[in-house]
Parts: sequence; C-alpha cells; structure tokens
Amino acid sequence: MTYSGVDYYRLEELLTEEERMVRDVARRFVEEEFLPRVQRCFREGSFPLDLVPRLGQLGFLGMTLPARYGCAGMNNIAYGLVSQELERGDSGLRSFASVQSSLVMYPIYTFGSEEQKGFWLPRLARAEAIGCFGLTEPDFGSNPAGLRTRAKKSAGGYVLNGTKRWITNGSIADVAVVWAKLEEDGRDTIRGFLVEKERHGFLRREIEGKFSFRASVTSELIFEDCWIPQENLLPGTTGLKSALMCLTQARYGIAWGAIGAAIACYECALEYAKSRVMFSRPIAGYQLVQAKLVWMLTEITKAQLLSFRLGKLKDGGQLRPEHVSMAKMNNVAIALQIARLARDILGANGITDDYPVIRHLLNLETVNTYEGTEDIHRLTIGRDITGLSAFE
Ligand code: TGC
Ligand code: FAD
Repeated sequence: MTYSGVDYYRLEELLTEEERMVRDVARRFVEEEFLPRVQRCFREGSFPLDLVPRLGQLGFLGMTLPARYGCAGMNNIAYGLVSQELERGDSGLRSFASVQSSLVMYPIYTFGSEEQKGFWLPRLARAEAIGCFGLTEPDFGSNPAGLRTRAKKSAGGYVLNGTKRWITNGSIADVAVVWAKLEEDGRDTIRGFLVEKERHGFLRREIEGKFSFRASVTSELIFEDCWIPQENLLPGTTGLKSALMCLTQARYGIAWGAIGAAIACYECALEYAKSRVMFSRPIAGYQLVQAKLVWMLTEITKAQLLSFRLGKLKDGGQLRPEHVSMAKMNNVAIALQIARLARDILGANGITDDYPVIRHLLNLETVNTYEGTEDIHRLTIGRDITGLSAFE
C-alpha cells in the first residue's frame, strides 16, 4: 500500500521500511475496520470494545516493550506513527492504546516485580486484559501531588480508600494502576498499586453527559476499604515521580496522535473547499480560504518535524520530559486550531457528524486538557528555561 497522507516535507524518506509498514497497517485498520463505525459509536456514546483484540493482534499494545513479554519491541518512531494513525480515526481509539501501553504496561514493566510482569504484560499485549490508570481525583487534577487516596498497611496487604475521577477505560478495565499515599517511616509517599476489578470495595461508575470523547469510556473509581494483597504493590514506585514518568510516555504518543486528528481535519477541509462553490467559484479559490489552508498545512508540517526529532531523541535515550511537554503543548494546540478552522471552512455542514471535523474538534478539547493542560506544559517549559517554578 502506498501512503497518500499529508507529507509536505517528504518525511517519508526519513522512515525505515519497517516504520512505514507498521504505519500503513495501522492506517488500513483504521480505514477499514474503525472509520465505518465511528459515527455511530460517537452518537451512541459507546466504545467499540470488539475491536480491542485486533489492536492486540496487530501488535499495537505496549509495542515498544520487549518480545519476551509478548510485545512487538518496536522503536518510538513506529509507536508515534501508530498513535498518529489511530487518532486520525478518533482520539478515543488512540487513547485506549495510550492508556494500555504507556499508563498500564509501562509502569508494570518499569516498576513491577518479575511475577507482575510475567502475569500481566503478555495478557495486556494480547488484549486479553484491559487496564486503566488512576491518578486524577475530583479535587486534584493538575496538581496530583495533593492526591488524597490512601493505602494503609493491613494484614498481608493494604487497604485502599479514596476516589479517582476521569479515568479512561475505568469501567471496562480488568486491572487498575492506582496511585495512593502510603505512610512509610513516618512520612507519606505516593506509590502505585495494581487493583483487579473483582476486589471487594472497588466500585466503578461511568461518567455520563460528555460532549467530547463520546467513543471512549471515562469513569470514576471508588475505593471503600478495598483490600489488596502485599504483592499488588508496584515495588519500584518511589513517589510522584514514578507516576509522572508514565505521563511522559503517554504524552509522547499524544504529541504524535494530535497530528493524525489535525490531518483528518485538514484533508476534509481541503476537499470540501475545492468542491464547494459560492459566489460562482470554489471557495478554495478565495485568498482568505487559501490562507487558512496554508496555515493548517504549515503547522502540521512543523508538528511532524517536532515529533520526528522527539522520537529520535527518545530512541537515542536523550529525551527530557520538558521536550515532550513542548511537543504535547504545541501539537495539540495547533490541532485544535486546525479543527476549528476546518469547521469554519465547512460552514453549516461543519456542525454535522457527516464530516469528521466536529468530532475531532470536540475530542481535541479534552486532549488539550488531559495529560497536563496546555498551560501546565507552558509553565513546565517556563520553569525549565528560567529556573523559577510558577507552581510553588
Ligand atoms: P515536580 O517537583 O515537578 O516533580 C517531582 C519529581 O518528578 C520529576 N518529574 C518528571 N519525571 C518524569 N516525567 C515527567 N513528566 C516529570 N515531571 C516531573 C521531577 O524531576 C521531580 O524529580 P526529583 O528527582 O527531583 O524528585 O512535581 P510537582 O508536584 O511540582 O508537579 C509538577 C507538574 C505540575 C508539572 C505535575 O504535577 C504535572 O505534570 N501535572 C499535570 C498532571 C497530569 O498531567 N495528569 C494526567 C493524568 S493521566 C491522564 O490524563 C490520562 S488521559 C488518557 C490518555 O493518555 O490517553
Ligand atoms: P484543573 O487542574 O482544575 O485545571 C483547570 C484550569 O486551571 C486549567 O485551565 C488549568 O490549566 C488551570 N490551572 C491549574 N493550575 C494552574 C496553575 N498553577 N497556573 C495556571 N493555570 C492553572 N486522569 C487520569 O488519571 N487517568 C485517565 O485515564 C484520565 N483520562 C481522562 C479522560 C478524559 C476524557 C478527561 C477529560 C480527563 C482525563 N483525566 C485522566 C484527567 C486529566 O488528566 C485532568 O482533567 C487534567 O490533568 C486537568 O485536571 P482538572 O480537570 O482537574 O483541571
């Protein structure tokens, strides 16, 4: 299959054959199996759960982790390209893969015991188990350091109490990675715990009324004296930093994913503008419309270059969290603006789901907020370059 996407600066030439192949497989999957269903899913407010095993079969879950745990062992450019193609379909589809890969499999791989890795990673890779990541709480979003969920030592394990909110995949997950404060040596430390769905005192509630991420499950997790055994602690977690390390992985995928949503909106607007005749001429012939289309393509091209370099830094072991902040902040912000401009170019048609633009626009409002809001990333980079923290 030849790639026919937006590639103004011929980045295609910088990709390896394997990277192109993986991207094309993802693209075909999205076009043939996901896109024909997404309008209905978004209308109904449902996630196409039956497609999840396909993500496993295609090797898209935990795809950078090693083969000994049943994963594909691919590089980060390939992971980025897959994220881009999934989000070209819908942010909710990419989010499913991001959460499973970066927020569940990554912490188990990085902080888990050999038993935890051996048990969970192959199941999660094959999509025989679904995971979720519980960090955010009703009163602690941008500032997770203040989280109130607590783990208390108890006979043979821990008892969890607290509430997590806005948790992707929460109600469909077999296992939750939950971040809670544990008193150790007289002080509180944030640790990660694995909580299986069957645990007594673990309740899940799906959040209703969303106008964004309608084809994705978002839930509240409630822990009421929920006992888990000692071996469910992720032993390598040492504080908030462990949770933030997971976010860096997920934000990397989001930086690429947002480009996919932007491309979908740009391509739709370009086609529409070429065929929509107003004042006796296709609107694409008007200078103001061309200016919008050119801005969109320029920003997509810049975002592609940023992400490609980011991937090379990551594969080369030189990536800093602040590098990821810049790409997440920029790429999602421009994708959101591109979606808004595309919506404008489509006129009244832009508000219907006959076109993908309004769905991407609504989704991108979430993507701009989750995994660190645009301003939190701005302040993170501000702290990095000035040495002064705006958070304190
Ligand atoms: P701070 O003092 O900055 O950091 C504590 C320690 O952690 C290190 N660190 C990081 N390490 C790796 N990756 C990162 N991104 C890191 N950010 C910080 C830092 O170097 C420090 O290490 P050390 O060795 O000095 O102890 O902590 P802070 O409390 O001041 O927080 C800073 C802030 C505001 C940037 C952080 O709290 C933050 O990122 N807030 C945003 C919260 C957020 O993004 N939540 C996302 C929840 S998950 C989600 O949204 C999933 S959506 C579904 C999907 O992904 O598809
Ligand atoms: P707040 O932190 O209350 O921020 C509100 C506003 O205040 C923002 O504009 C913000 O930029 C601004 N603000 C906050 N602090 C500052 C400051 N110091 N200076 C300047 N401005 C500031 N979380 C998970 O743990 N797991 C998940 O799987 C997950 N999935 C999600 C799925 C969806 C659909 C959504 C919507 C959210 C999800 N989240 C998840 C939660 C997400 O990470 C949080 O919503 C996000 O971190 C922001 O927190 P908040 O909503 O509490 O906003």
